[in-house]
Amino acid sequence: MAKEKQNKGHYHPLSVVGRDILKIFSKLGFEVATGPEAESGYYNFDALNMPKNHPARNMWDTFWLEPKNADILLRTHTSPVQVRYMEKNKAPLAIIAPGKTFRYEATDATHEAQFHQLEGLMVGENITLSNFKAIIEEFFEEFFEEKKEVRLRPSYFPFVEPGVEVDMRDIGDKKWLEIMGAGMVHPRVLLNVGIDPRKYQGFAFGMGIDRLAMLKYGVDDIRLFYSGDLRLTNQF
Ligand code: 2NL
Repeated sequence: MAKEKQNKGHYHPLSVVGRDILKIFSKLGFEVATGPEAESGYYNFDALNMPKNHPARNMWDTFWLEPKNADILLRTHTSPVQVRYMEKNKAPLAIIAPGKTFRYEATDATHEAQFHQLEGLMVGENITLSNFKAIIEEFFEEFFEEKKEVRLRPSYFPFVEPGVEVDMRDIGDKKWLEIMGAGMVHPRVLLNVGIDPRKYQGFAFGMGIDRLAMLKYGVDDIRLFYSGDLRLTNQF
């Protein structure tokens, strides 16, 4: 009787990308921080300079877990993990916060109600956006296994000032690709966690892990990552 070929298991592409990201940032001196997926309005919004009734709060379509608005929600970003970390640890600090995030929105090829975010934060004396640019250029070069050109464009997020949008492109390419948001941590956010903004400054950034995986492996529909389709997974 012919021997059957054994099928081998495969890592999910999001696991592969997650592992690569952690490896690169730990080489750069960042610790990994984690926290709850069900959060309070305080950690997801107020601590990040978005008080109740602030229009910016509506930039994040939120799953509220209690019908009567009991202030429990599914985190819309992993920033609350970084807020909790800053409450408990003194500056200087450098962390990344990877994990599941949730937005109440319609699903299409580039949007899922549940996705993964990578946020990062470095706080110390004399930290600037130049430090951020150097770190992120190093990250892209390692992650995509080739050097990328990076440019920062002015943008707005309530928890940073100034805020920037980060674009990247292949060397010699014409077209820029928007890849993440970032900025200098807003002094009010530092005050909220008991860090003196006159002594310490820091940069923070946030990007989609699913988006990174789509770019690296040429996957054109985010929903494939959550389909359980082995024809995808078996390629990794
Ligand atoms: C985006 C934008 C961003 C941050 C995330 C952050 C966290 C703390 C303080 C200040 Cl604790 N900022 N995170 C800052 C700027 C942009 O993400 O478009 N993400 C996909």
